[in-house]
Amino acid sequence: MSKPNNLESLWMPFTPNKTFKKDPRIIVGAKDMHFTSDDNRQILDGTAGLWCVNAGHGRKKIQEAVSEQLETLDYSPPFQFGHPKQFELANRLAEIFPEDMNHVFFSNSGSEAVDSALKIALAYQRARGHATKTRLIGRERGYHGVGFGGISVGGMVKNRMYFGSMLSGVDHLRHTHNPSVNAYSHGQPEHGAELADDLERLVQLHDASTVAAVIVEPIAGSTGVLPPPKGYLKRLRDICTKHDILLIFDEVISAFGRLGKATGSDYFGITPDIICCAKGLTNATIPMGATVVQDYIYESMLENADAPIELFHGYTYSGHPVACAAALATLDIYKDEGLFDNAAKMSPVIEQAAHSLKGTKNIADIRNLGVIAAIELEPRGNTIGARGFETMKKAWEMGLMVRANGDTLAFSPPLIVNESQVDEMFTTVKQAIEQVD
Ligand code: PXG
Repeated sequence: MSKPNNLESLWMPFTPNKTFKKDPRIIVGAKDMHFTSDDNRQILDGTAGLWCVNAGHGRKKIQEAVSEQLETLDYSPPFQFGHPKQFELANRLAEIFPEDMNHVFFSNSGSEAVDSALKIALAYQRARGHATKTRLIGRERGYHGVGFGGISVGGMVKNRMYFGSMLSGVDHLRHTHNPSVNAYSHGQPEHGAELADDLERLVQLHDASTVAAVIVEPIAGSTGVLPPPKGYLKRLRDICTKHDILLIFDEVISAFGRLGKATGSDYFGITPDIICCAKGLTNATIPMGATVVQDYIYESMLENADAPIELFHGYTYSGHPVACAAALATLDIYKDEGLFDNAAKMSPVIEQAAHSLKGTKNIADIRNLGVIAAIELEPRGNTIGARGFETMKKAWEMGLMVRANGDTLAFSPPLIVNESQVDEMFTTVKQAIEQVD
């Protein structure tokens, strides 16, 4: 396939448009663990696209399900009408999500799954007679998508600072990153469980009667991969329970096998009240998000709502039939190929390979958990992110896709990854790091 001859009209998301268009990286195909670039090179996918192509690229079974669905029922309205696959998919998700989490609200992205979760939390508190519980608590360095709800509870400075005052009544826990004691941790860091006590502090400040929900990523991804300190999530869960505050896990990255289990909740053994997911739900083929809630939340809403429609919320494409078909085929692949187990098996291989780079020039820290690893580089002077960006570009030239989040290089390959591909990923990135000033 040839290069497009005019890149001008497209306003690219989260991309420096000016520099990209002078030196574009164009992808024209993908199969299994590889992308094909427009100059016909095979690029090893070290990132599962954007943490989402968990079963690898170009999966026939998903293509067939999508194409069959388009022929049978291309669309049906989600309000006041149903189609079979959305019920089937909700049931399938209920089977693999934690016990007592059997009710699913569909949307089209992680951002929408988060917005839906925040709105459900507020509507639930009101419906059960706790209408003063309106405050939402997020965490510094949290990423919850780009809707106004998500950036309000999120903690990524650049994603917030350009967009006004956002939602009111939001507060933030401190982030858990503490390299002075936790650098080069293998898996979850030892230190920092007590940072969950920040929630106690905020409850003392605002009073529990004003707090609706706390939202965190069980493992923070976009900010540069921060696995939770040992004991942190349990402590957060206990404080939420003690003060009757909903705990929302944003599992847009961690659900569907990234940590070797269907959910991060399962992996960490901590059940939140609400889980947001997207990305791996359809293997990224068709956009879809889902917000999964504990039964008691759904039941309480049905019982206590003050109008026949219990939740005044929904999207034109909620539970889109084609997305449902893609998701059902994706879940079949995960199960039939044992991909969550493969992820668990590859986790120590990735850990070993990532940490073997310790001592390479410019590396400040290495972190990992499940099929996720991060290499944090020292910033070059005051130009934060330049070294990370140049290393990402160098790796692309060398045939590897890696994400640069600031100066942190993040790896999250498809769960079909094998040992030699892990070896190739880290050998290549080491060479790329060595070649960048
Ligand atoms: N929550 C989390 C935890 C995410 O990681 C979203 C919500 C939003 O999903 P949508 O589908 O609305 O984009 C995400 C998205 C990165 C990166 O560089 C990660 C995401 C998006 C963009 C960049 O790691 N994750």
